[in-house]
Amino acid sequence: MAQTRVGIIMGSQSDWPTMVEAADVLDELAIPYEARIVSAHRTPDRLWEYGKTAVDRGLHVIIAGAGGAAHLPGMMASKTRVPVIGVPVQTKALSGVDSLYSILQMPRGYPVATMAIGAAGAKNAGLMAAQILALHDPDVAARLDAWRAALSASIPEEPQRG
Ligand code: RP5
Repeated sequence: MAQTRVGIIMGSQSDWPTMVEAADVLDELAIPYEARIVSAHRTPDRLWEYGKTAVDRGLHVIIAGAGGAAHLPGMMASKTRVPVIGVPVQTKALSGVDSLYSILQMPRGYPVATMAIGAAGAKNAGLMAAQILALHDPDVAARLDAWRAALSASIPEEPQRG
């Protein structure tokens, strides 16, 4: 069994329908990952422990999704040098713009690679994680190249009438 190098974390169970997009694309690429609920506000000790042990546990990239006052990705980035990809979860009240700004506006020194709001952002987070792993893993690189080629090939040249 290959080493788990991708961590998917989220602030709440309610984020999972969004974050599962990242998990699904990692499954498609046969990349092992772990998925955990780690809330910056409700389980701060869990966040600290996760960040503190991420390097030693062999994680190479962390995908962190949260909504509203979405402090999880930034706090995780402050606790570990493992690259953090942030996913702003869409909210009912403010459509996820609150999540986006909370994740995007990091102070100098602690970057978070922020994706688009919602499902597309989560899927791209999974792909970005795969691209990072592909830098040093030729098998992942080959599967990713094939995945990208298949996506391109699936796009028709002409629009179809409904
Ligand atoms: C954030 O609060 C979570 O990331 C979630 O997006 C949001 C709402 O959480 P629940 O009230 O649905 O658990 O911490």
